[in-house]
Parts: sequence; structure tokens; C-alpha cells
Amino acid sequence: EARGMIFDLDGVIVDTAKYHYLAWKRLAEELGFAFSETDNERLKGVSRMRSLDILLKIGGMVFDDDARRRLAEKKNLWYVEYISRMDKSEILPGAGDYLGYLRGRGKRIALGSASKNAPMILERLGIAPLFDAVIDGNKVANAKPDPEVFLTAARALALDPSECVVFEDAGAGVEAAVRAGMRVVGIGDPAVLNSANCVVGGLDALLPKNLHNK
Ligand code: B16
Ligand code: MG
Repeated sequence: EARGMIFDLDGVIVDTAKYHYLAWKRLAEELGFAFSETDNERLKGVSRMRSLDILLKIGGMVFDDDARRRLAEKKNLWYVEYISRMDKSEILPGAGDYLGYLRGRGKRIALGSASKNAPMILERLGIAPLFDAVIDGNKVANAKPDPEVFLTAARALALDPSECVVFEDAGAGVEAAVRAGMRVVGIGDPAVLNSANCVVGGLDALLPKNLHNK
């Protein structure tokens, strides 16, 4: 049985994608092109600089490294403004209960997120104390689908990768977990997350009371 549970943040515990979308869209509009919600799907689970590169490609624009860094900083200031107004009502259904349930069963719990803003988001949601380790975009050099974030999380929990289960909503994240040698529970669409060991619609589906009803 698994001893460690590693959670992605955006799309698993909270829907921060909508705030990333608002901030990227604002940047695209300032640069003079449109950015749709469908375009935004491509940025899920992808690092900030990689996301900017995808966005600029959509707009057909090219900038040097310095300008790209400034654009990413600008987007992040807007994003931080949005997420600083979040509260615990934005925790996705069942996520808080499931974390509490796992803690009660003595599981070790880590966050494995690409976001450099992850610690602030956990604070805003009031769930920071539920995590034994928080591995985020500040702590890894290689973004998903590289397995680094999940391997670092397993090490922080003092567990072997084979003892850990990852919860992920993005294709790149599922791939990272598989490459780390971990089992993966996909959150979302089974057609997109076909490398996951199983797929559920959300963490609420994993609560004992909902499993027993089936
Ligand atoms: P930041 P996750 C990811 O979070 C988001 O899905 C992705 O859209 C974002 O670009 C990335 O974090 C970096 O976020 O700009 O806050 O460092 O799904 O890995 O929890
Ligand atoms: Mg995600």
C-alpha cells in the first residue's frame, strides 16, 4: 500500500487556471492579439516561461530574453493580484476532506507543483499545515514532464518513488509521474490522461463515503 501521496496544485486542489487565463489574456491584449480559453488549455501544468513562449507563438511575436523576462514578470504581478483575493471557498470539491482523510490514515503528503506561487496559494486556502513537504517551481530546475519535481517530493517525504502515488490533471504531469516510477491517479478526462493508472473526475470521488455508494 502507498505511504506517500503527492498532489499537483492547479486543477487538482484549486482551479487557478482561470486566473492564469485572465492574466495571460490581459498580456496578449496589451501586445495586440487575442488569446482564447482553448489556447489556455495548452498552458496547464506548463512552467511560466514555457507558457509565455507558447503564448508569443500564438501571437506570432518574437522577443529577446530580457523582454521575455519582463513580460513574464508583468503577467505574474497581475496573476498574484488575482490569487491574493482567493479564500478557502475555492478549494475544489472533496480536496480538503480527502487530504484530512489521508492524514488520519497516517499517509505522508507532499505538493508537487510547477507554480512558484504555490506556498502563497496554500496559505490563502488555509491548507498549508496539511502538507509534510511543498515542492514547487522554486525548488526544481527541470519542469514537468521531467520527473524532478516528484522525485524531489519523494525524497522530502523520505520514501522510495515506488511507495508514492501522484494526483495530476495535466498530460505533462502524468508523464512526469510515470517517469518518476510512481503510480498516477489522473484527475479529469480519461481520453487526455491515458497514461494514468486510473482517472477520476475529482478528489471527491475518492472519499470513502462516495466509494461505498458505488
Ligand atoms: P507560476 P501546477 C502550474 O501549476 C499551472 O498549471 C500552469 O498553468 C502554470 O504556468 C505553472 O503552474 C507555473 O505557475 O507562474 O505561478 O509559477 O498544475 O503544476 O500546480
Ligand atoms: Mg495541474
